[in-house]
Amino acid sequence: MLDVANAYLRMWSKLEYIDVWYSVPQPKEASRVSSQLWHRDYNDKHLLKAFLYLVDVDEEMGPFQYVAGSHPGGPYKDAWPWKPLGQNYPTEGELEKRIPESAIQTFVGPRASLVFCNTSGFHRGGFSTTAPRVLATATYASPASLASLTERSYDFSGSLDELDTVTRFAVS
Ligand SMILES: O=C(O)CCC(=O)C(=O)O
Repeated sequence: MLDVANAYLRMWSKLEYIDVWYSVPQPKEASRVSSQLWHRDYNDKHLLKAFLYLVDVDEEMGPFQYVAGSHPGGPYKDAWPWKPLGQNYPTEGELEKRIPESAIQTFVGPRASLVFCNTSGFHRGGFSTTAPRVLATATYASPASLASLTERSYDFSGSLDELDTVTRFAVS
């Protein structure tokens, strides 16, 4: 996964965040909150997130969704463009007025599906109305992001000496 991230970002990246999420099902009439709403991540102009589904995820379980072409450089880059610490959440309902439905990709899939995504483009997920959605996630970002806009979510407690140089750089 680190090799994929480094190839995509064209640099040695930092593993900034790792976690396992358990999305609690909500009533269908509940309002979406936080990352369940369309947004661009604040971390950096380019970053790569990985989402590993630990259960089968269908349409009702809050699949990850992405606006294809909303990454910097894409055809929808100018829709509420990414800015450092910018207003990255359009008002609810606005995005659908500006972006064709055909650009919205929905990632349903069986357990063990792995999605890589540049989340500086518009995305949302986690609004399950049936069963819990469980996934593991990792964020890879530039050293500049870690120095200025973001924080590590973990402490690496292993022996750095046992790691190859690129991995050592990612976790230290
Ligand atoms: O839970 C999801 O599928 C979306 C996650 C998300 O928006 C994020 O990691 O920034």
